[in-house]
Order: sequence, then C-alpha cells, then structure tokens
Amino acid sequence: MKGIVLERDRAQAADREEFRRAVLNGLSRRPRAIPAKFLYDARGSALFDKICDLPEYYLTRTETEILRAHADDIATLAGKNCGLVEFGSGSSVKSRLLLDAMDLAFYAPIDISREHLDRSVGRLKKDYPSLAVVAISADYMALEALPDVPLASRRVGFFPGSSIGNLRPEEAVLFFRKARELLGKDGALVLGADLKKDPARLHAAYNDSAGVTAAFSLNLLRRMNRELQGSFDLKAFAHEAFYNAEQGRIEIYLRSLRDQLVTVAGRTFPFLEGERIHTEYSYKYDEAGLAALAQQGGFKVAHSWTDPDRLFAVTYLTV
Ligand code: AVJ
Repeated sequence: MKGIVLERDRAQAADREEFRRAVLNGLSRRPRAIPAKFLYDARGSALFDKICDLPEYYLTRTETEILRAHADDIATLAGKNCGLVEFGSGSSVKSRLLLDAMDLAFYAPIDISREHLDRSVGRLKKDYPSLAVVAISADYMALEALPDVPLASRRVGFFPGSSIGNLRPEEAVLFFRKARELLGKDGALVLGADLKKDPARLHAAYNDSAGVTAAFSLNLLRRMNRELQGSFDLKAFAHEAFYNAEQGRIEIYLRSLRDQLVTVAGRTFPFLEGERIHTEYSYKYDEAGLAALAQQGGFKVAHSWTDPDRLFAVTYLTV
C-alpha cells in the first residue's frame, strides 16, 4: 500500500515538473503557446464533459449517433477476442457503445488525467464485472509499449472525439505511427474526426453562448495559478476562438485584456494588451485529407461512416 502511494506521489511530481517546463518554455517563446494536453486537469476534464453537452457542440452527439448506428459493423470488422485500446479515454462514455458490441479480451483506456481515469474505470468495473480493464495513466505519445495487457487476437485502437484535430498534420502522422507501434501487427484503429463545414457552424461550436468553452480555456490560467504559484487574473484574459479557413482549423488563444505583469513558477512575464497565448488548434478534415494523413502514418481506410448532414466521420483503419 505504502509503495503504491509513493509511486503515485512520484508520478504526480513528474507531471508537475513536465507542466512547469512546458509553461516556462511556452511563455518565453514567441508566439506564446502552451500544449493543449495541459487543459485536461481534473477540472478541465469535467469542463470538457460539459462542452460535449452544449447545444452548439455537435461533435460528441454526432459521433455517438454514428457509433450507435455502426457499433455492430465495427465489431464484425474487428472479429473475436480482440483488445480495445483507447487513446485519451476521458469519461469513456462512447467506449461503452463498443464495449457492448465487441467481443473483447481486454479494454485498455489510456488517459493523462489520473483522477478522471480512476473515476471512470471505477464505474466501468461495476458495469462490466467480467471485462479485463487495464487502466493506463500516461501521455500515449510517450508510451513505448502497452504494459501488462492480456493476449488478444488483435488490438483495436479507439481515438474518438476528433482528438486528432488537436494535432498539427505532422504530429497527427506521428500519432498514427505511435498507434501502429502500440497496436502491432493486424492492428486496427477506429478514428473519429470532425469534418469541414460552414464556418459559422464551426465558430459557434467554439464560442458557446453559455461560456463553457471560455471557462475551459481560462482553466489553464487557474491551473498555472494553483500548480505553479501563478498570479494570473482570470478577468484580465479572454478566450478567443475563430476558424482559419486557409489552414482548415479552429485556433484558440487566451488574449490579454491589458498591459500586465504575470508571475508563474518564480518567473515574471510581461503581457501587452492584445498579446495572446495559443492553447489549441482543432483541425477539420475531409475524408480524402484524412485518408492521406493516415496513409503517411501507415494505416489505410477500410471503412468510413458519416451522419446524414456529413458533420463528422468515423473511420475504421487497418495497418
Ligand atoms: C477534444 C480536441 C476534440 O477540438 O473540439 C473543444 C477540444 N476545445 N472545445 C475540439 C475543445 C474547445 C476538442 N477536442
């Protein structure tokens, strides 16, 4: 017991140190930028769950519909006795559609937020008492191998929610290569990706009227205040999100509303009014662009499903 607690403390200290480095680096550089993965502390993950329920945020709802309609098709393609490996599992709501439909030797959710992972695995174990659940608390890009998962006829990755959109195209290719490595021979990947569409619709999805997306962005400042003794005034920064049609992506920033000095992790940074910290990209694809990217990463499209309005795509990729 004591060993487990110490292990957890050590992991937490390592996470904190990684965050500190990323923040000091990101605020020193121009343009200023902090990687999107740091948005997902416990509070950020809970806020993201609220985003998924917003009327403007069609992504989660649409993907869930597609998965509900085609979970049996996915199960058939995957075959019997496979392992399901989820990259960035969050609250594992969508995963349940696959867990219900597939014939599984194990389910291995990987998530960066330990608290969030523990909570959802607790719920899963209650609802699927006979399923082998191997919770992996890690940044999947830093994983060398899957620790201690049972044997399976094939490993099927699950990367839902258009998380791929957070990655620049060259990073997305690296993700596909990493997934290939972790899934091994005969591996497959179920990928959810948001599609290009009317920019007004995209804009609304990242500028919701209830202000939840703004709270999600601003939570990064709150996290720096709490974990890195920061002095950010949350009222002196604003969430900014817009669609860059040329690049095919939503861009998200925290914009300074006045000239100000901010101290974080013992260093002081000057911000001019209007100066921004980049926090996220959310790339939008068409099916051809997605297939090209997957191919560069070593996957080919075996099947693709979309909704009647073609808002979102779920793709079954094979190595
Ligand atoms: C989790 C990366 C898919 O880009 O739509 C939602 C994150 N940020 N609203 C997205 C997000 C603000 C989301 N992804």
